[in-house]
Amino acid sequence: MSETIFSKIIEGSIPSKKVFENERIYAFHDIQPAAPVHVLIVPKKPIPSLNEIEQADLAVIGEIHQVAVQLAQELGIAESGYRVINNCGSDGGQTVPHLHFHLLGGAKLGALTG
Ligand code: DGP
Repeated sequence: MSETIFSKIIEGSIPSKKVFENERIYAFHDIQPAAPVHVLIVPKKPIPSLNEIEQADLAVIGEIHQVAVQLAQELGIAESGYRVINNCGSDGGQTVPHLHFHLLGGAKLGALTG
């Protein structure tokens, strides 16, 4: 398995501001926030991108969205609204090749552009 910066954050060799962890998932504040609340929710399994998910990964991807809802409530953005985003591949804007979902909120977010 290739080692990415997120693997190092998950194992603790690179520090992060953790907001959630269980056996399958790790979530932490993004170092370059694009909104007042910007959290990354990451499966501990180092899946490179959405393109590589397998049948066995579907449960954790569902659980990640459940964690997103929980964190939105805890971080005070559930009522006002938020966005959950996955960037896949180069054209999708993915810069770290370890599957992750962005939870963004805390302000009126701009329209998605293509
Ligand atoms: P993406 O562009 O979808 O691959 O998102 C990668 C995000 O990861 C980007 O918003 C910045 C964030 N990031 C990169 N390196 C670090 C780091 O070392 N710590 C934290 N907390 N976030 C990081």
